[in-house]
Amino acid sequence: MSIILPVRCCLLVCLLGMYRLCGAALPSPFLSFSAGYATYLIGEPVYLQCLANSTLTVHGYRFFKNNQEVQSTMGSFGNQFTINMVNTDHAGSYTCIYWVSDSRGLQTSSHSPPVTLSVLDQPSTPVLLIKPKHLLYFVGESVTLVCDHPHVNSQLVYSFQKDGTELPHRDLLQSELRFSHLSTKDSGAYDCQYWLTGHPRRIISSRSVSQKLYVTDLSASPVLNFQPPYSTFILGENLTLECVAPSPVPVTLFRLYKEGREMIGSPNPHSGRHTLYNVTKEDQGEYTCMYWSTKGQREIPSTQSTARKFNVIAPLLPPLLSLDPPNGRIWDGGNVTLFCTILSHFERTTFHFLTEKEEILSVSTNKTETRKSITITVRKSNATAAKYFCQYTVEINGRLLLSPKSSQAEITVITGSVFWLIAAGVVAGIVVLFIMILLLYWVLRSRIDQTESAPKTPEVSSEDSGKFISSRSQDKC
Ligand SMILES: *[C@@H]1O[C@H](CO)[C@@H](O)[C@H](O)[C@H]1NC(C)=O
Ligand SMILES: *[C@@H]1O[C@H](CO)[C@@H](O)[C@H](O)[C@H]1NC(C)=O
Ligand SMILES: *[C@@H]1O[C@H](CO)[C@@H](O)[C@H](O)[C@H]1NC(C)=O
Ligand SMILES: CC(=O)N[C@H]1CO[C@H](CO)[C@@H](O)[C@@H]1O
Repeated sequence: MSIILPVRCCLLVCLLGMYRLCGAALPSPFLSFSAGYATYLIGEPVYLQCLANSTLTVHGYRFFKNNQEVQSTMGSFGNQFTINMVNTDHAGSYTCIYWVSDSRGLQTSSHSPPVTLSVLDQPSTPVLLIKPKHLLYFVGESVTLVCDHPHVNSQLVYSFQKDGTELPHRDLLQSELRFSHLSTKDSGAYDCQYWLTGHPRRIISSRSVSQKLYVTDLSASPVLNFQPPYSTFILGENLTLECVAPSPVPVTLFRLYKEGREMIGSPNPHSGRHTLYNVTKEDQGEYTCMYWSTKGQREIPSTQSTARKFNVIAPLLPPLLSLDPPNGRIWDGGNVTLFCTILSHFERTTFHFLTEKEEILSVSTNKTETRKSITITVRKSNATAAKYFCQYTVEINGRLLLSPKSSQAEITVITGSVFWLIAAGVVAGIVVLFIMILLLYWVLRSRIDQTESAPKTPEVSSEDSGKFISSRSQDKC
């Protein structure tokens, strides 16, 4: 038909006597899209250009859509056909012709080869979903970002951006971005977009509204303190455990653990303090603590404090103090040795020798010595009697412990005056004894003399009648 029609037209024109028109038919023009592609999104402007390959002066162009003449929305400006805002109704096959007017009259070209205008829906803006949705995420949690949009009947490619930078190394065909182990570095503002493939031009969606992902570390670990700050306690002492959170954190709860188990009757939840009264060996062990704080409406536990240990020891026994000489009685200027003996072995011991008023001497040992002695020279100028003690300090796991005092030892100085008094007493005693022995001797001697001389010298006895009588009675016996 398309061949027969111009032939008929020609015949008709020839019949009308305008034979010259048929003699030289005008070359057909070329129709093209100014943008270089034929697929447009609804709302975009479209420019078509009709190019006449003619040396003749072109007087006008006409445009056809699906063989129906159409008017440019901007009116016909030369060879340009414009659609201001394209919609799906504009899709179709376009051609154009031109016409010239010369001495031979009006001449019209044949139609250009057709071009096809495709109109696509604008890809809808995607929505970035974070699953699961929280205000805050913790290190190690997993989260999935989903680029969500209504179904598009085309092959799609996805792009995710973090803080305006394309995320590399991911499968472009996936509409999901998964973090299986979040780290604080993953914090940021994310958005996504997609584009349609299989078209000569890149058809890209708008960027989604960005979503913030905030990843936080678990709270910094607290510090567990002992009050007083020792690691060795004496049976019966009191010990306060104190859990201290890093300062600016608002803590909602503290918990204390002994050997990994929560302590019963645990601390005041707001202060983190717990006192162990009258500690015993059973209280020994490894203690830790934790706290909880609120961040972004989630209660987060802290990591555990480092473990603290303490041990409980029996109180130190008093040392034994002995003297040489053992009774502690010495002459003025004499020497006395004090022996201080402890009943247990300790790494480092300091012995202290003291009077009631002051310390005389302290001696440190680095070996496990259990006995120390000092010799002191006692003078009259010192008090005549003094009480001495000894005690010791030992260092156990960094704690200095002072033992109770030994029982007292008394040193008595035997002064000179006492000596002379005793000496005088002794001399007087000896003199009295001598006199008594002398007296006794004299009495006995005189008796012996009487009995031997009586028969020989009766005249002597007559002098004393009493003596004579006694001697006579003796004779009778
Ligand atoms: C331990 O605490 C109790 C109660 O506060 C107190 O009565 C006791 O004296 C304390 N013991 C020691 C060794 O400080
Ligand atoms: C401390 O414990 C010991 C034995 O464990 C007990 O004899 C003593 O009465 C206790 N003291 C106090 C104050 O509870
Ligand atoms: C007492 O000891 C000192 C030195 O320790 C010594 O010189 C002195 O002779 C001693 N005195 C007596 C009476 O033993
Ligand atoms: C045991 C004692 O205290 N001895 C002292 C007595 O006084 C002299 C000095 O007067 C001191 O040197 C002793 O240590």
